[in-house]
Amino acid sequence: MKFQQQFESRSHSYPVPVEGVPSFDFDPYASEVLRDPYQYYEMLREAGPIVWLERYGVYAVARYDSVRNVLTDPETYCSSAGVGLTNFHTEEPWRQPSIILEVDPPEHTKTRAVFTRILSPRALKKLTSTFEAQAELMVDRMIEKGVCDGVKDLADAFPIKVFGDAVGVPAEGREHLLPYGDMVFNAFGPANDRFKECLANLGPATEWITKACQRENLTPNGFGAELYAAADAGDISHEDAGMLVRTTLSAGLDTTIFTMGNALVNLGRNPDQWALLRDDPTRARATIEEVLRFDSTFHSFYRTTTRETELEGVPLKKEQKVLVFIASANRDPRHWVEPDHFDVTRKATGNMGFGAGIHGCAGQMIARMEGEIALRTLASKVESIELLGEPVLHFNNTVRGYTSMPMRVTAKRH
Ligand code: OVM
Repeated sequence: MKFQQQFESRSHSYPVPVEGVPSFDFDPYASEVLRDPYQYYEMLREAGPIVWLERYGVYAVARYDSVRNVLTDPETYCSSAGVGLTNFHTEEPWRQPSIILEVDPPEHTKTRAVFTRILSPRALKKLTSTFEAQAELMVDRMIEKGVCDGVKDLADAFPIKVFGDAVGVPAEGREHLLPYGDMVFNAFGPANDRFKECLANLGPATEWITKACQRENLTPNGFGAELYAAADAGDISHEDAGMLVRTTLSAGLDTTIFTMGNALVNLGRNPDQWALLRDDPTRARATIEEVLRFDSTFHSFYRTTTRETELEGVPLKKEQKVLVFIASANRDPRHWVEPDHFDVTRKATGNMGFGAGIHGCAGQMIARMEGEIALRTLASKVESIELLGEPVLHFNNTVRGYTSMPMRVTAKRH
């Protein structure tokens, strides 16, 4: 595997950190860190506004303000060298780069505009009633079962059904969506064992995704078809349309699924917060926002310097990878009151769970909508949720969530 060899052979050329910059042997991708990263984030945040991670030869920022500063300066901190550890200028990416995520203006501006139009509030509004109907079916089924799995019966099932339908991919084979996303998000980290194992077990997922992105395999009215219609209109090329369908399938499933699972876990662990939501299901929107802040699905990614610059007083060379810990920024006590307190009544807006700046999640409105509808429906119909045993955490280099969550639900009495 050419990519992995390149990764392994580049080890000794790391630049040395600047004197006075806190330097750590810390591995953000170690399983013990991924299990509960927040104590480690605190260590990084308190060490200074910028730190050096020896193992990967990267600078890292973990405070709210420094994360925002990097993300909102795309001219200095670019995405076209990849938003993972791999530098696309010098190393081969595992797949063809995304034409919206892994590009800079002006290329980015064009593809982003197409997404913005297709995912407009008006377009999303049309989907509301079908999303609601699906959520009701799934929550009713959970209540019927009594003992169910919050991930399999809702967090997983709901986005796979409604977002899969919204894009317009075949119902057959959607089980490939999650393994493919797992690969995409592992690939933003190092080529560690987790990455290698994921790649080795990927099986037919990539092929299924590639086929699903072709025009003839998409339903006539979904986002996929609209992307091809944008190509017909001359806004993008037909090849670009297929690539943007791939983006929806890469970025749109694991993320929303894990966020919904994180919502259920935190509500299960905090019965007082569940009670607030259950007694007022209109809190669903604020609850999702607080979940995005308190237990961000997306933990970290990178930018790459386009020139020599200075960050938090530290001189950076050109082509320097900078790791951005967004889940840490969302727990920074410099920005948040009692950040380690899960509080569905707080104003969690301004959290960077969807990133920030020109690359801030293009799908964030539909993601919020899915989360809100699922939680609102659950809160309207369910009296109590009780976690039965420990939820099963999924380990991935970039995103954090659960694959199974046995729970008991009881119906509200009407
Ligand atoms: C893409 C892509 C993949 C993963 C995540 C993402 C967070 C985008 O293929 O464009 O955004």
